[in-house]
Order: sequence, then structure tokens, then C-alpha cells
Amino acid sequence: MSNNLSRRKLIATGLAATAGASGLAVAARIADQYGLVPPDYGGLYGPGATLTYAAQRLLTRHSMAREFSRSQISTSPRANGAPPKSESFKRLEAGGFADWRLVVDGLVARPTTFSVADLKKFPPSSQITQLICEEGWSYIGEWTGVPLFQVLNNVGILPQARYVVYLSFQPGWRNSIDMADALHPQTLVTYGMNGTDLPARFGGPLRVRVPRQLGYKNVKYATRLMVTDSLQGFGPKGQYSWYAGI
Ligand SMILES: Nc1nc2c(c(=O)[nH]1)N[C@H]1C(S)=C(S)[C@@H](COP(=O)(O)O)O[C@H]1N2
Ligand SMILES: [Mo]
Repeated sequence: MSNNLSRRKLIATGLAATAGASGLAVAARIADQYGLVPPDYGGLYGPGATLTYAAQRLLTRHSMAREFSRSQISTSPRANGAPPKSESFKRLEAGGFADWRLVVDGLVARPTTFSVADLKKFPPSSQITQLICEEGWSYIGEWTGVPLFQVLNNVGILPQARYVVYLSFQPGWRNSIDMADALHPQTLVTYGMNGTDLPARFGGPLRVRVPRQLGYKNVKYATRLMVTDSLQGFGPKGQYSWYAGI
């Protein structure tokens, strides 16, 4: 039996046994003790969701999203939705997004505003991964950008940091991840796709890529990253659940 399998079995048996013996609430309390409780949006999360999140986090915290070979890149990837139609976006696009800015602030030592050119000065990282929409379609693409942990190291996250909330130029589009995902090597602030600058329909000039979570966590047209210790006021969009691990 592989190490991984025995660990998985141990966790599954442990949590399930606890749940069976004393109810899900106890499992939730254990999860709480180990920092595995998902943020609560006014009671949306019950003990069941907590248990799922806790088990997922224990199993996947250090795991990698699957990477593919170049020959597997989708030839006609689906862009879901159109770029912003506002005059201000069109002006930025016409200027090659030279004036696009990404603000990184919140619980950081040095709040900083980056241009796309600034982000391109970090050591780049590329990944061929799958974007999976919760509606059931997916495509494989190559994304290039700077690992989010590099940006966070640059601005210096404070010890209280627990989440990174990211906002989009498109009103209403935002999301957030916990520090485990924010510091994960495959979580990128992307500016490139399939060998070119990230096209506007795929979220250019900047998109947060979180390949271990579903499509909607991969917010396009990123304008701001806020490091926080709580998600109060930054809940999930609509009916989508906050944690969307694949
Ligand atoms: N700003 C913004 N980000 C977004 C969306 C959007 O409409 N606007 N759609 C989300 C959803 S539901 C999915 S599945 C993916 C789609 O990514 P794609 O356009 O590369 O297919 O982007 C996500 N990020
Ligand atoms: Mo989606």
C-alpha cells in the first residue's frame, strides 16, 4: 500500500468514525481545531460541508493539478462570456494594456501597484492544465504568468494573512482562496496563454489561474489582490460554493 493510500485511508476512517460515533458536529469541531473550517457565510456551511472541506484540504493541500503535454492543448478552447464592453476597457485594450494596474494590498508589509510589464519581470512559470467549468465543459491550455506566491513574497504577507481575495475589472466578479492555495506553486497570475499574450476573451491582460479549483475561481481581468484575515463581505458569487476543489 502506498504512503498516500494509507494516509488517505487513515483520514477517511478517522473522520468517518468520528462522524458515525458522535455526529458530524464533532467532526466539525475537530476540523476547527486543525484549521480546516471553511469560512462561514451566515450559516451557509453546515457540518457536512465542513467535513468535505476538511477531508479535501487534508488530502489535497500539497497535491498538484494534472499537467498535460503540448499535443493535448485544445485547438478551439471555449471562452465563456465576452470581454467588458465599457469604454474604459476598450481604451485600455487599445493601449495594449500598458495602463492596466494590479493593486496588491491588505495584510501586506508593502502595498504595491504592478503593471503587466512589472509582473513580467518576475521569473515566469508555465503550465499546461485543464480549465473545468462547473457546467460540465473543459479545455486544456498553456498558461504563463508569475506564481502568486512570488508576488506575495515581494509585498510581504503579514502573519495574520489567511486569504487572498481577488477582484475583477468586471463588477461582481471576484473570488478568494486560502493561503494553502495562494502559496501553491501552480496558482498563477497569468498574462500569457498558448504562447501569446492572454487574449481579452480569456481574461487578458491578467487572470488568476487556480488549476486545482473549478473555472469560476479563475477570475479574469484581475485588478486587485487583497490579503485578508477574513472573508467577511467577500462571500462566494451567487449559488457557487466557495471551495471548488477538483
Ligand atoms: N471576470 C470574469 N471571470 C470569470 C468569468 C466571467 O464571466 N468573468 N467566468 C468564470 C467561469 S464560470 C468560468 S467556467 C471560466 C471560463 O473561462 P474561459 O473563458 O477561459 O473559458 O472563467 C471564470 N472567470
Ligand atoms: Mo463556469
